[in-house]
Amino acid sequence: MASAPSNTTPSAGAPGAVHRPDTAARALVKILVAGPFGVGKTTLIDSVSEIRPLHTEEHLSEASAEVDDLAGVREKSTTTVAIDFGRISLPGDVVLYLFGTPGQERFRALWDDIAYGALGALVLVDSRRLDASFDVLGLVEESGLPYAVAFNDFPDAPRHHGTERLRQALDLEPGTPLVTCDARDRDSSIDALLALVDHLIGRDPVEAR
Ligand SMILES: Nc1nc2c(ncn2[C@@H]2O[C@H](COP(=O)(O)OP(=O)(O)OP(=O)(O)O)[C@@H](O)[C@H]2O)c(=O)[nH]1
Ligand SMILES: [Mg+2]
Repeated sequence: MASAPSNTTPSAGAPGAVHRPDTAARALVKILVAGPFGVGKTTLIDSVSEIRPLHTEEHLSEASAEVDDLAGVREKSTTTVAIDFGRISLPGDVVLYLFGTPGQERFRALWDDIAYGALGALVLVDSRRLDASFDVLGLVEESGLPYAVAFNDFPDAPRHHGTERLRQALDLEPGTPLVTCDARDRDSSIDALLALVDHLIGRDPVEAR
């Protein structure tokens, strides 16, 4: 008599076994790390990435001195001209592929290609230069990407700003996560990414693109 079909998955290598790569059970998520010039995007990807990150840094030129405002980041000598790339595995089998964007408007043409397929963006903001963030926030909103905002905590950032005042100043929706991080610190940067992931998970699927 024929036996009832078994639900047992054949072990790997056994006849009829289905190859199931390690990545199959994980959620692989593309995330943008965006923000204005010199806000700490490359630094954040460097501090969290579990693989050797990819960078496309070039030295700041004399020509760029007139347009790239180094106020607050005087020691900065290079800038990202294409992308940064890194990877971080989070609890719950979520793997984030981090794509850092260039900060300057002159690299706008790269945005659509870099953003293609992304599920969300972490927008870094420098509270000493809030106005520098408006172009990037506009771009992220235009692209329809859900996002979280992280203030990169520079030591000389004004302390009198309350989070709510910053939220108002940036004209953020009430549901947009707003956190503070230190891009040089791995745990702090991971917390900022987790705030974004929680936001993505908590979204109504109908709102999600
Ligand atoms: N004090 C302090 N300095 C930081 C922090 N994050 C970044 N920096 C410094 O600020 C400068 C800018 O950092 P980057 O990571 O190059 O900034 P970016 O956003 O990638 O810059 P672009 O790619 O040129 O737009 C670097 O000199 C960093 O060492 C921070 O949290 N605190
Ligand atoms: Mg950079």
